[in-house]
Amino acid sequence: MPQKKPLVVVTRKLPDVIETRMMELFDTRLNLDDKAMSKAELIEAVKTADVLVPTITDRIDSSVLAQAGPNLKLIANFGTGVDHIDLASARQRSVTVTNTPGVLTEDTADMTMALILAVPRRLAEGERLLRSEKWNGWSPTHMLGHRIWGKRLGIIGMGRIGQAVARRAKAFGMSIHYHNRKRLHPEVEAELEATYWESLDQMLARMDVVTVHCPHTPATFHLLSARRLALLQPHAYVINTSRGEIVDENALTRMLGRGELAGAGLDVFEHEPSVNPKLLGLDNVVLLPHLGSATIEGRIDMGEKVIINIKTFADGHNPPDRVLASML
Ligand code: 8YV
Repeated sequence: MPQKKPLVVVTRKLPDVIETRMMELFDTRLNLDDKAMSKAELIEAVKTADVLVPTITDRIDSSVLAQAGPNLKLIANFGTGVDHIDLASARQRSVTVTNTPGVLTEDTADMTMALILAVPRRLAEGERLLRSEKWNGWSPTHMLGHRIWGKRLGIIGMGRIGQAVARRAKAFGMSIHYHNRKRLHPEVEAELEATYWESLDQMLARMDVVTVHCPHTPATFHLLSARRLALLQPHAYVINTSRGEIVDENALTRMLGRGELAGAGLDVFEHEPSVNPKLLGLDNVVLLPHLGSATIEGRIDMGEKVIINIKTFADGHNPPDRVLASML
């Protein structure tokens, strides 16, 4: 006898091919108008669904999970970061959580490298000048930026994305430094010609560019606090394509405004989609609307992972991308 298809509630619009395949495989409820769900709608979803497919725009906290119905057995997150899901509450209720690691590594590393280039070379500023029709022509001293070749890059969090950034930055002639909970295997360190810093504080004080690639957890909230940002040299740049909460955005904005840091490239913000209005007024920053993994190829790969996680789970197997609270 054919098994009943699981009821899968998807909270946002996904690429067409993914939605079509989900409809074939599961009893799927889509969100065709792509409006982020309210808390009441999320609660309604967890009450009825067997599987919830949320994204970063959904806060699946303990108060939402407390109302989950007995059928909810899997949260198959569309995305790698799971800081919007209360993993402890999910575990308590025996709800499995999966994510989509690996498939957005190269896209996010590309975007990081783009920011590492864009901020010191004043790309966005130059573009704004041109569009304002105020460019008076070339001059030897006009809009000078800073060279990337030969500079020191400090990578905070040397997982998949950190290492992919290191490979790119090395090709651009930067020297690679990193801080991570665990030191890399000597072979990987040698391949990347990377220098390990056990002390984040000591690394920060010596870098020209610092880029953030660790997950957001209670332990990494404001890892770049006002005190740590003050350790950076005034010529240093801060890049963040990870999570806004890891950097004290107010302190960073204050320091950028006062010229205590050279600039910042930010793809993520502490209170997305709000951005500190003072940041918007600064010229030495490049600000992007969380585009790190925003390629059609990446989003399809993420969707494929979500489908595989749901399908294996529904077939009674352990889904490949289980997130364990102990992994964070
Ligand atoms: C995703 C991300 O687009 O996967 C992540 O952790 O930050 C993004 O690149 C987003 O989270 C989708 O939910």
